Amino acid sequence: MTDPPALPILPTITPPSCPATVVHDHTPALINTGAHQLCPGCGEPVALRALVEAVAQLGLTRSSVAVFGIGCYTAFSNNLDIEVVQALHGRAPSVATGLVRARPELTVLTVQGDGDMVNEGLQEVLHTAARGERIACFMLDNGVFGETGGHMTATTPLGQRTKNTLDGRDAARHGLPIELSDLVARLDGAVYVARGAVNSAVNVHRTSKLVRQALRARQHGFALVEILTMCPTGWFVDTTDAPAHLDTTRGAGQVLGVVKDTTRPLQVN
Ligand SMILES: Cc1ncc(C[n+]2csc(CCOP(=O)(O)OP(=O)(O)O)c2C)c(N)n1
Ligand code: SF4
Ligand SMILES: [Mg+2]
Repeated sequence: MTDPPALPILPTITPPSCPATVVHDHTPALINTGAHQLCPGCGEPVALRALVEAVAQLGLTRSSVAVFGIGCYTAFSNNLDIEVVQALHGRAPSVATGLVRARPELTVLTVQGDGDMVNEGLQEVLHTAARGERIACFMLDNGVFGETGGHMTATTPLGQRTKNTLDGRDAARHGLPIELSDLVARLDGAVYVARGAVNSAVNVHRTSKLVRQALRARQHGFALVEILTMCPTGWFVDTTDAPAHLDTTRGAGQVLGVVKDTTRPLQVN
């Protein structure tokens, strides 16, 4: 058997055949710096990237105001090149209501975690949806209070190990999870509800579409996109295992895609 031909060794003075790219070349225009202090493997920066890219693609940069809740993702509120208002825990939908009623020409959106929206602010989001306020809410749902140490939230799936459910969430002891998207979809004021995830390239692509649809739908009423994100630190799993872990826990019982959309005419086959 003959040896394969040796690859030619190029002298380092030879210019590369294609131009080099650096991380900054791939940073969306509305993120001032790609550097952040969130854990490696965290899904929140991926979800936020999808959100700001959608804002830019729809030409909403100048009209957008993002009301941030409090969680790990809040670190990004200093990093974005759009207007940001910081709300108290769980209160973002109410702050957003005030903004959009005072300035209806604005594109008002909220960025919240699951602890922020479903534990601390459940009544805020439900009443805001029921009133049909013309805002779009984006929930980064990792099933834990990430920033304060990875404790159980209302969305933690059964069996999930967290800081205060070390043997896994147990229905009898800790209650059943609240599926917020399904709950909000039952309210007439909600015109668009969807559930996405950022644990694979395909899911990120689909989630970007859901985010764009929500930003358009909010012109007709309340819109919500729940985005399932990875929290390897809070879940006690290796960074590289987190995307698959999401599939077997949150993703297993959740259907991804549009949950409700009253802004489009019914398709009759
Ligand atoms: C009224 C109030 N209660 C508690 C806190 C403490 N706190 C800050 S961040 C946080 C966890 C937020 O969890 P989540 O909304 O799921 O966001 P994540 O960190 O997981 O992205 C908590 C409980 C607070 N800032 N204000
Ligand atoms: S604790 Fe979880 S949500 Fe917070 S930065 Fe780390 S991985 Fe992300
Ligand atoms: Mg969380």
